[in-house]
Amino acid sequence: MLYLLALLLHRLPLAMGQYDICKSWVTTDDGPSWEFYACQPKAMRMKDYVTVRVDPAGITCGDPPERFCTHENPYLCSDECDASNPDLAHPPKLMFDSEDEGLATYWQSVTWRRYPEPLLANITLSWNKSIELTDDIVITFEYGRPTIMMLEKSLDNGRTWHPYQYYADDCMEAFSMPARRVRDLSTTSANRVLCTEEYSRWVGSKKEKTVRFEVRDRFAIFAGPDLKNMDNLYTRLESAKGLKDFFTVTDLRMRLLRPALGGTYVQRENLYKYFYAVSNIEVTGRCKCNLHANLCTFKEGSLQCECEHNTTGQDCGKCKKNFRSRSWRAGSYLPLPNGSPNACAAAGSAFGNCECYGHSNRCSYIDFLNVVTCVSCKHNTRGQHCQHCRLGFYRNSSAELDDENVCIECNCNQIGSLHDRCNETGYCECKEGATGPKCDDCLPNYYWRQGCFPNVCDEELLLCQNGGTCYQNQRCVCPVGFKGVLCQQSRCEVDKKDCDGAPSARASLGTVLLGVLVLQLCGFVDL
Ligand SMILES: *[C@@H]1O[C@H](CO)[C@@H](O)[C@H](O)[C@H]1NC(C)=O
Ligand SMILES: *[C@@H]1O[C@H](CO)[C@@H](O)[C@H](O)[C@H]1NC(C)=O
Ligand SMILES: *[C@@H]1O[C@H](CO)[C@@H](O)[C@H](O)[C@H]1NC(C)=O
Ligand SMILES: *[C@@H]1O[C@H](CO)[C@@H](O)[C@H](O)[C@H]1NC(C)=O
Ligand SMILES: *[C@@H]1O[C@H](CO)[C@@H](O)[C@H](O)[C@H]1NC(C)=O
Ligand SMILES: [Ca+2]
Repeated sequence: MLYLLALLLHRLPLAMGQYDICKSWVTTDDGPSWEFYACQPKAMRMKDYVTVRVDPAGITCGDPPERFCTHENPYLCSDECDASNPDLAHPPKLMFDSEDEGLATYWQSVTWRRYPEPLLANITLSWNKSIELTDDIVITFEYGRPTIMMLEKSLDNGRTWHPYQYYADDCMEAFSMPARRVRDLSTTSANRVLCTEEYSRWVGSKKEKTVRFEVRDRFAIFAGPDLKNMDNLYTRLESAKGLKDFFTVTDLRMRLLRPALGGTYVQRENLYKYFYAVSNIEVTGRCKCNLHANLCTFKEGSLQCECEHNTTGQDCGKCKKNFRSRSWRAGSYLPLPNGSPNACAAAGSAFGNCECYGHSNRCSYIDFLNVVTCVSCKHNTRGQHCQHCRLGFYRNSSAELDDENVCIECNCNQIGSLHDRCNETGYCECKEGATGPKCDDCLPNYYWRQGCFPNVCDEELLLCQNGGTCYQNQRCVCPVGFKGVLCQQSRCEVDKKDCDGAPSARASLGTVLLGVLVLQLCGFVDL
């Protein structure tokens, strides 16, 4: 019975689509065991899991209620948008509902009553999860498509944004870009960001309603017109740098820059016919799970890969605890047809006894020492098992040895410390006068100037004399007529030319005596 089941399961990968299963129970000469494959979740309608934000505030129509007309009927302005009336409101959520037959529901902006100030709106879609597009993004506009818009994407949950595609009825005028079509791209330019005029020209608002981001056309460059040769696409996704990332997003943003004009210039006397109305945004894609999961579920408001291969994380982007004997790797589509799982391995299992705590993928046997040692330890580690920190780094005592960030840079101040090594708590060895964990401070009675130097003057023991002021503990700024490190010398007593009577009258007894001493030393006065 078990054998039969195993046999059935073993045949599954052939029966199902590509990369659908992560593992199967197979029988070999050594008995039954698991076999592992690269796997990915099915494509889904991503609009069901998205959160949307429309900017700027007040761009949605209906507050206050407003009348609008259409390009077909520009003088019959009987339509009304009223946010307080559910039948007449057009909130953003209507871009993601399922359309009943024939009756489109849509988000709508205010009209262009502020013309010639531009009518700008941003629609931002966020998944809080990286997803890989598998089909075209299709945006449906009621009452005409924008004459200028832009699609942007983010790969880091909205922290940074990159242009994805430009759309205009005149690309040169709007973006100073030549108009191109995705169909004309080649294998070397499949991930080019371009400007297209295909979706922005006026053809009547009922006829062509959609604006596309053409994922299929780009896939077709590798997989052929009907996407029959997916093997070639998967091979390219592994080998062409940046191609996989090109189809990966965490967020999308439509920047609507100029509404439909009805094929003419803007008619100032009837601005109620210019606005945006979006009835649907279709995004088809799959969760990015790095080929370590074939299921992705919606939990606590976010999509989450159900990781296999002893990986973990939202995108299966790291190894599970105790499975870090080599560094984490994404699964691979290659070799065809089942790919490589690149599973995480239990500590100690990968190379006999040589544990590298996930900081190295390779071990090497050193003949004359008769030891196996890890090669090219990463993450600033070193040692036979990558168990020590490189010089200039120290161990984070609260992190596990297999943590990528276990070694912290010492960061010793170059000028204040003797060398760039530190002790186990991150303390550097300081030069004379310097202090602090990183030797970037000075001890009391020292001042910082490209290193620590003993104070020349201060407010306590090394007081500047004769009304001099102490400048940053480095020197005394002396009044006219005085010199010396602490302004203790009257110039008059050193050089008779400097005498004008007043300064010497103010000289203290101490400085007079000091002056006398100097003069005596120089042989001027014979006591
Ligand atoms: C839309 O987003 C862009 C950044 O992607 C920003 O520069 C621009 O100000 C936003 N426009 C509006 C109307 O919020
Ligand atoms: C995003 O997803 C992560 C991981 O599932 C979760 O911890 C976090 O709370 C989510 N953030 C938001 C804003 O939903
Ligand atoms: C993951 O670890 C379990 C033990 O907890 C093991 O049975 C299984 O074979 C491992 N899977 C892979 C893909 O290495
Ligand atoms: C040390 O590791 C712990 C646990 O991983 C982490 O929370 C902490 O931020 C790390 N400390 C430093 C200084 O990096
Ligand atoms: C590291 O040096 C600091 C300062 O000299 C000292 O307080 C600390 O105890 C030292 N830590 C260890 C583990 O030696
Ligand atoms: Ca709708």
